[in-house]
Amino acid sequence: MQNRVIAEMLDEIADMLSVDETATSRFEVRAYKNAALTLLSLQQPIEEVYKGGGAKAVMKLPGIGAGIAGKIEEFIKTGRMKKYEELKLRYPINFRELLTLEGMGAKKAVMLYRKLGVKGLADLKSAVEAHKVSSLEGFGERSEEMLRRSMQLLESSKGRILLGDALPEAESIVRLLLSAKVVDKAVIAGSTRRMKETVGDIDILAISRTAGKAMEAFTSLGDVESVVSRGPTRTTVALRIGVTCDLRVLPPESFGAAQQYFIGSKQHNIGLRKIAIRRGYKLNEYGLYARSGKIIASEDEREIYERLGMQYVPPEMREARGEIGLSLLHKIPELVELGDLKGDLHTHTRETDGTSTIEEMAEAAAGAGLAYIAATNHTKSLRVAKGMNDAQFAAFNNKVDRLNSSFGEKFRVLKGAEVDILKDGRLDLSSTTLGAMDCIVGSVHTFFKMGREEMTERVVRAVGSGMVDVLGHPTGRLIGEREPYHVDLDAVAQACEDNNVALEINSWPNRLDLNDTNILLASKYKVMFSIDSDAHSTTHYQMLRYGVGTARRGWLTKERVLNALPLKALEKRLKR
Ligand code: DGT
Ligand code: CA
Ligand code: CA
Ligand code: ZN
Repeated sequence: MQNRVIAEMLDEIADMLSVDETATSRFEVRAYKNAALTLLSLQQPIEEVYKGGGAKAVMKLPGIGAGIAGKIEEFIKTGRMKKYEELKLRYPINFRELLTLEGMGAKKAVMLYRKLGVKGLADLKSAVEAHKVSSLEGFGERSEEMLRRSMQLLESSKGRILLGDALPEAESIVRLLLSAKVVDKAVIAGSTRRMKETVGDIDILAISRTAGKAMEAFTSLGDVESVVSRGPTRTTVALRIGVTCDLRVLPPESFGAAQQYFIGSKQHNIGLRKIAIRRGYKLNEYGLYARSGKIIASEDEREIYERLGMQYVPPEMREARGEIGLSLLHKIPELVELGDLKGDLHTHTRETDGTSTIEEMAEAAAGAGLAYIAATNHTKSLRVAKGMNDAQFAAFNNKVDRLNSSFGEKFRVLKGAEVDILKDGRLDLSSTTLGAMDCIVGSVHTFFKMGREEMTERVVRAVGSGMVDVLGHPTGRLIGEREPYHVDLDAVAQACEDNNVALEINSWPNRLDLNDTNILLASKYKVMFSIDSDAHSTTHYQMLRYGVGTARRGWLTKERVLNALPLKALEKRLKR
């Protein structure tokens, strides 16, 4: 699957074009950024789209015009992209590395290159250590310190990739093995199966009567960079996306025990093994055995739990956070599922920084099985995202009204905004505008570095305004890139309870905010959660499954999920 490789090239072209910005290049920059976004969230391999219908089919994807479709075609056909290579000659800089740092943009990266010869992280590290950055124009002591901390954060997350990259890759490998008919069965295990936000390596388990052929097919997959080790039952490869992947071929009779073992987590397994021992059994990756050596269960994973006197535990809960006790009591909650979601309360359109029209967003949502979305564009103080003012919202809302009357009962677009929570906790729209809306997401997008007390006050004030329905990405973290801002989540959750405000679980794979542990913490309060796509493109509803996975890791049932409510019930709740 070349989606990510191409997306990153397009994104980098946009960055390079943005260095010497003119009116035309600004348009171009946006076009390349949009195309990259679309590719990143596309689950079908772009090569397949191309094979199916050529450049024309590629152009049908949202946000991809003829010019960029041509570039994608060029890359698929030749493995090269001339425009990229030309720009790269001018800027021999590792933007991908540098731009993940907080506060770093393309212009700054080019300045560092021109003044200090910084081409990538290693160079920047030495420059920061030698204190050369702080004296540059536009940088200063504070930004040098920020870069230092940001580089540390990046280093600590090295070697793990986002679930949003791991899961589609693992699914694609499973599909290819099955369609090559070298395995009878193949499933994803490990942290990917548990929907953990980052994945250290991908684990795949298979049953095959021709293990040699399965290993052969596995090592010759296009996504494999190199073979780490090859054996008859276990082979490890390094994937181009930057992690290794283990394929284990297992005997059919112990497939259940193997799944139980290799889905993990290790801590959960240790807990299970203790229970087995207490009952006089032995548990390993081949089966559950009596002391006599007689096999008790092995083929079916559920049977292992049952024979231990436990209730089946969904993979997302297997983190040794109390689920073993619940399982022994047969009190595992019925976790929310993707199919429970009836709508999406956080979406964007091309009026601000989205790629698609509201009509297209609504149609795609309906196609994804949703019955409503809230159109929540950015507000005016967020200039980088073309935030809208009160008048622009009024005009947009008229459009939404017309659209809704054309939909009738079939679908509903809720009028809304992702209103900026300003520095002092006020909201970035007039109360008249806010009052005319159906659903408001309130989000912090600026001044992340505030002290804990001040930030808590800011958020609590916004939550208490009576105008906010959902608190968007409540901690602001970007995995591996930006630490959560300092906020007292207990105080925020309490305020949400008092004011009937839902906490968002933002489904972007680099956000997943709230995360699993914060969901567990916040669920002690009587609050609802809203699992949102924060879609900026019609393909982004596909990300909801990551939000659902995270909600399940936080033990949520559908009763706690605001957008699992049918439209009528939701509207009743949202009435301000
Ligand atoms: P990762 O790869 O770091 O994202 O996390 P996992 O959970 O995928 O860990 P991994 O790939 O090392 O191992 C896959 C599963 O195999 C793990 O979740 C549980 C099981 N496992 C691995 N090593 C051990 C072990 O020493 N003891 C037990 N009980 N289970 C283990
Ligand atoms: Ca793993
Ligand atoms: Ca592994
Ligand atoms: Zn936002």
